[in-house]
Amino acid sequence: GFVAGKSKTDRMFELMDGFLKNDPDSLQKDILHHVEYTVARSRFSFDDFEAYQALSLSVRDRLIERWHDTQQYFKKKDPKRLYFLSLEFLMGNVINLGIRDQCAEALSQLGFEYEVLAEQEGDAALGNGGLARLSACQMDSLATLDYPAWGYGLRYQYGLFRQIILDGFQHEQPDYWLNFGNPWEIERVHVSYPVKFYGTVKEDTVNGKKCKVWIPGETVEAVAYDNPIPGYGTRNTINLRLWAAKPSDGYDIESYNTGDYINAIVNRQKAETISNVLYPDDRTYQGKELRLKQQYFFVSASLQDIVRRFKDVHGNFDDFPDKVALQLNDTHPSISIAELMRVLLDEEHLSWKKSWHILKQVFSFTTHTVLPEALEKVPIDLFQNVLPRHLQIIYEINFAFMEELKRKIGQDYVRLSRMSIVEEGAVKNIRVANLSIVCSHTVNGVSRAHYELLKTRVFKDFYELWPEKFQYKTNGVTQRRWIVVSNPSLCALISKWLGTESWIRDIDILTRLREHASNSDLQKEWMMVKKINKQRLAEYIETMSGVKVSLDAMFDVQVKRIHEYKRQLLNILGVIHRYDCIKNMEKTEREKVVPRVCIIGGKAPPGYEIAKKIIKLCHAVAETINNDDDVGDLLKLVFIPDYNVSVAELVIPGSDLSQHISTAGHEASGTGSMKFLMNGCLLLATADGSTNEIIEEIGEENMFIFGAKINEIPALREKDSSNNAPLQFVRVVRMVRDGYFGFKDYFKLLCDTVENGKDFYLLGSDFASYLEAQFHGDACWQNGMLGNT
Ligand code: GPW
Repeated sequence: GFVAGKSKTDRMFELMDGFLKNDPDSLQKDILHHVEYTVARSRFSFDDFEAYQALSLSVRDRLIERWHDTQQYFKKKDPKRLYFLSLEFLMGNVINLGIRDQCAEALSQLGFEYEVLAEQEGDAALGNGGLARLSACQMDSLATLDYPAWGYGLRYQYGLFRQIILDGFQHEQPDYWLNFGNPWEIERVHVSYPVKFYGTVKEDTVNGKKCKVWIPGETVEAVAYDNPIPGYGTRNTINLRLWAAKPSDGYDIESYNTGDYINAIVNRQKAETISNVLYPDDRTYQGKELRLKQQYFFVSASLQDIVRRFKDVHGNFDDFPDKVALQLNDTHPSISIAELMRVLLDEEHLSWKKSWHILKQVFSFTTHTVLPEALEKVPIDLFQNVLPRHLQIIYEINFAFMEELKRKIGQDYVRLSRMSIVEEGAVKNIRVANLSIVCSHTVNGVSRAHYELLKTRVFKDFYELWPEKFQYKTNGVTQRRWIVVSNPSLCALISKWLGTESWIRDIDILTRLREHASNSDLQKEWMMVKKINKQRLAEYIETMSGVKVSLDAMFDVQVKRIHEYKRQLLNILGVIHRYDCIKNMEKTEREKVVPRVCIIGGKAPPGYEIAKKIIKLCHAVAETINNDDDVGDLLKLVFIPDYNVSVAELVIPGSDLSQHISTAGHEASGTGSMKFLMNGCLLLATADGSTNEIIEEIGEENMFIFGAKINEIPALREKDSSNNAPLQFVRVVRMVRDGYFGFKDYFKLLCDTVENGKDFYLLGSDFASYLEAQFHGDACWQNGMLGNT
């Protein structure tokens, strides 16, 4: 005991009786404490970065309290837990604690500015694009809605590359984001599990029963790093547990000389490479060993953690499906299916029948694409080498599935081979999507249009077999990041006019703004907010690209990953057309032109040649237009480099019009559009993905919808594409081809993608309709219907 007559618990309570206080005074004390003792700088002299560290650590202390309470509460309650497995998360800074103002006041008395310190923090870019940001929005909502949820993922040392533009070309720079430490994470040196790779499978007998034993060729340790995620307006604080690879100890090194010894240590250290770097090519799968090892590494560690938590409370596995839900974010974590089966069979020694019965109740699978190149296929040789036991299990699952299927559909071998988990051919592959569908109780799409395509095209065979498995949940985004944090002025306006902040938890309450929509005071205030945000964006543009833009111009924005199907090229060709029109006008006619600032931003996958050429074209065209005195403020084109979550927070609130112009039938959902909409920005869009739901919600008359519809695409592709393209299209492509913007040779391949009978993404056939929608946008702007004052 610490003090005579008192229990240890009493003493603990005495020392820590209550929560940390959130008033500015208490916060100040904590900040200074962390400056002095954690950051180890003198409290009499510390800079912005050190103040940022101390502030973060003080906030982290408060997060930890909530986290402990949440865990304690759920441990007692033992509810069914929702585990969200994802290889990618794009979180952004911590929000929702509701102590921003107190922190700001505490800091200002110490001589620091909250906003300046906030800029000290870089993005944790542990993801590529929409899929990763959706994961983050989902975590925020799960926390806010009091779910007992956990996120699991990988703690990459290098996040998504930083995009540098030199002479208009994209260059990639490593994003070693942990260089200056990460004050938000909690390293759990004791929460660690061994993860096995390679080796062989042996037959064995345990308790008189035959079983398989996997003798691994390599073992790597997975160490947990916890990232607490607070909900808004609740103490529920959930956890994002990210795994880092470390060499595992407990293995002797056999060495006969110093060289052996040194080499053995160096080799051991290579274990860490597993969690080193995020793959930057979203939507294309390249059967690489490191990628498979990353997937298995995070899945194996997560399942060991989940099974341990379950076994803490439960004596057998009967209740497992009532206590555990495993949500697969695309096929990236799907190897967890074979892994759970292996754990139940080989480690828990359950029968195949029992294991399978449990297995098929716990997984649900979200798919995020319709693009065939994004569907993962792992070459069998690779699988056999890295995960020999899992391959056996998958073969066995597939055998049972094929037998069941034969009973249902007979000897239709063409169909059987299409649906098989194992793809036969020159190179045999595991079709990870097929494995996921066969073993999940639910397969869900991310918009209604996506769901329809899953049923009729992508997974048609499976839909016909198991229609009840298929459903969809149209994607959403959290207003807590995309209004409250990124647009504080709009947040205040909304709360004022609604007379409540309840919309921050319940987004449907926003519809009550309709009652005030025609109120001219509200309209004026709304315009003021937009002006402030445009001002901020204009300053950013000037710093980043040196281009001065007019606040009276319409800010027209397309920001997202660069892909041919997203058609940034269509946008640029439209800008060239606009430029060409202005050049060919009489001076008096120019007065009627609606001034525009066209803004494009996004990263190209490093190996995607055409996407990189699109970025260069944007810069080449910008160079010509922005320096043409005939044009002046009537048209500017700017590329915003290194688009990421924090850049999005700045760009989106300052936009008047935004473009979501994928070829119909290619964007599974799209989520950017929703972020723009909730910031009062209109959409110029094709009827693709979730845009269809938006049309239903707000009406086509409030949007600029153009282009071919999903069901028209196949016929258009059949036609000779050059017949579909209007003269204006031929003309602008010719300008690029002929070197009007320089780099003639370099742009040849790019021009070829939309001409010479190709144009797979149908830019030519949508061009006239695109220009019309743009023209309609100008007309609305002129009538004051689109935000100008
Ligand atoms: F190919 N998405 C993404 F389906 O950002 F896996 N990265 C990806 O690798 C894939 C999809 C994958 C996006 C979709 O393109 C977008 O339409 C959707 O809104 C988003 O995922 C979230 O569902």
